Order: sequence, then structure tokens, then C-alpha cells
Amino acid sequence: ESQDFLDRFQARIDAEEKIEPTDAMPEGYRRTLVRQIGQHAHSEIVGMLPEGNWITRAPTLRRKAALLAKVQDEGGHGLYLYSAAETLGVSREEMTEELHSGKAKYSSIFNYPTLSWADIGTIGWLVDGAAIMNQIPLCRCSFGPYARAMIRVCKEESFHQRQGYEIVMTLARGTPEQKAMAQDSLNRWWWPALMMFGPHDADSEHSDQSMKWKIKRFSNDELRQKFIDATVPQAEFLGLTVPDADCKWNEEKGGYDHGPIDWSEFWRVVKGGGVMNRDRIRDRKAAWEKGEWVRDAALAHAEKRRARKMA
Ligand code: FAQ
Repeated sequence: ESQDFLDRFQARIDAEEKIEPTDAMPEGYRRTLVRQIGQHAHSEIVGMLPEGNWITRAPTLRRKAALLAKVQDEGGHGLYLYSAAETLGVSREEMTEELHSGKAKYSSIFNYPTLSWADIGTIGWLVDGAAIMNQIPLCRCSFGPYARAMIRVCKEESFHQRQGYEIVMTLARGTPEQKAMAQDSLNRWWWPALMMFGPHDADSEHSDQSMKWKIKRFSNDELRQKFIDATVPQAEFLGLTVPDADCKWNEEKGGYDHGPIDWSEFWRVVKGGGVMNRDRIRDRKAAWEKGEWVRDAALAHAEKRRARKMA
């Protein structure tokens, strides 16, 4: 790749032009997007599992219908994202193989177990809340198919966040036992939710280049701060407390300070040592194998239609 080519590409990015799949692009740009979009897709698909765990145990029909719809939406997000990645010349099979072999990551958050019904509320509130913070700027990502996919995804995440917050609100205003269940859930999910934004900027390997290419519009720490600032008042409104003694309003910076994040836990979970890592990959592999006949049937059907058209 000549310097001239790289400069011309950067000029298009700087001019806020969208890059489309058929455009010439640096190999590093393509690779970064395949990595990020692929991992984002895997997160949506693996993210169906912790919540799927509670569909049969939702406390009312209304809660069950909403949860079912949410989990289905996540499946849909995964499919948009795999399609967006496929425009960059990687196949769905290759991406799936990388997930199953452990080569491709998915969000650390989905390696924590959903122990109580309150966790379904907390996931909607915190995990979808964090996902929205991260994904709204991705609607302006320089790569067209990813940016466009994010618009609908964000609308749906917004519904997910509200349904979660409403579950937690119902529990927080319920019996002392229900409120305690909500607090226990917040205690377990708060730190893992902060870790979703990735390592501190100084330790974030890809940030500089991704910001330059306008794949990322904000750094990991900037988004984490925005999330904390939006979420702490929501917890206060519910009468719940975030499990961080150092979490205090800082007038000077106009945001909340927070205590140290346990990065050794983060890396342990990312590298496979979380409570649910093994189960998640086992379940995804089983689903892929059990679905093989469906893929085969769809291919055979498409082949028949094609042959009929040719005749
Ligand atoms: N978990 O240099 P950076 C959802 C890895 S929301 C695991 O900072 P980058 C919706 C990172 O990949 C969740 N790994 O990397 C939902 C890299 O390793 P690599 C999904 C993490 O890419 C809600 C290394 O650390 N959202 O699914 C994590 O510039 C509820 C160095 O990090 C997205 O994927 C982590 N938390 O920034 C579904 C959003 N953080 O790849 C169901 C799109 C970092 O070299 C229920 N992705 N790593 O092997 C992004 O915005 C970025 O990729 C970041 C990381 C911000 C996640």
C-alpha cells in the first residue's frame, strides 16, 4: 500500500465520506472492521443465552412476551452484523469457526451468570444502557454498512434498556426482599458493566488507529464516563446504591469519579476464565450443529429454485 493511497483514503475519512464495501481500503482498515463487527455480532448471539435462561421463568405473561421479543431482537442484531462483516469478504462460517475455536472474542459481560429474575432487569438497564452509549456513535462510523445497521439496532436497544429499568423499578418499589434482590443484582453487574467499554485508553491497543479512521468516535474511557454519569442518578432515583465507595460527584470535572477497576478480573474473563465461558461456547457449538440440517435444507431449496429459473 503506497503512502499516496493511504493519504487519499485518510482524506476521504477526514471529509466524513462513507466507505462502502466495493471501495478500495487499506488492509488494516478492513481487518479492524472484520474483527470489531464480527466480535460485535458474536456478542449479540452469545448475549441471547444469559437472558434466554429466564424466558421460561418470567414472572408474568407480559414480562415473558417482552423478554422473548428482546432476545429475538438480539438474534436479529447478530444477523445484521454478520451480514455487514460479510461485505468485507469474510464468510459467516469463518466467523463462527473463530468464535467456536476461541480466536474471536465476544463481550466479557456475557460470561457472568443470571442468578435471579432481577438480573434480567439489571441487564436491560446496565448492559443495554452501556451498549447504547457505545453504539450511538457507531451510527456515524466511517464504514457505511456498519453505520446503517446501528441505526435500527440502537432504536431496539433503547426499548431493551427501558424494559430493564422498568423491571428494576418494580422490584425497587416492591417488598424489602424484592428491593434487596435488585440491590444484589446491581452489586454483581455494576463493575462488569463498566468493563464492557474495554481497557483504559492508555492500555487500549486499537483505539488510536480506530479513532483516526473514525470507526470509533469516542475513546473507551470517554464512553465509560458518559455511562457512569447517566446511570448513577438513575440508581439514586431507584433508591439503590452503586457498589463503589469512591463514586462521588466531582464538581470540577462535571462528572462522577469512580474507584479502580479490577483489570485482572477483566482479562481473566476475556481469556476464558469467567464462570460461564465454557457453557457459552458449548451452547453455541451445540446450536450450530443442531441447526446444520436447517442450513442444508435452505441451501437445497435455493438450489432447486435456481434450477427451476434456469429451466
Ligand atoms: N469484552 O484496543 P481495545 C451487545 C478486547 S453490547 C471482551 O480497546 P477496541 C448488546 C478487544 O476486542 C456488547 N473483549 O479494542 C446486547 C481487543 O482484543 P482483540 C458488544 C474486549 O476494539 C446487550 C482488546 O480487548 N458491543 O452485545 C472487551 O478498539 C444485552 C483490546 O481492546 C460491541 O462489540 C470486552 N468488554 O475497543 C446483547 C461494540 N473490551 O480484538 C444482549 C463494538 C475490549 O485485539 C444483551 N465494539 N476487548 O483480540 C467496540 O466498540 C470495541 O470493539 C470495544 C473495544 C469498545 C468493545
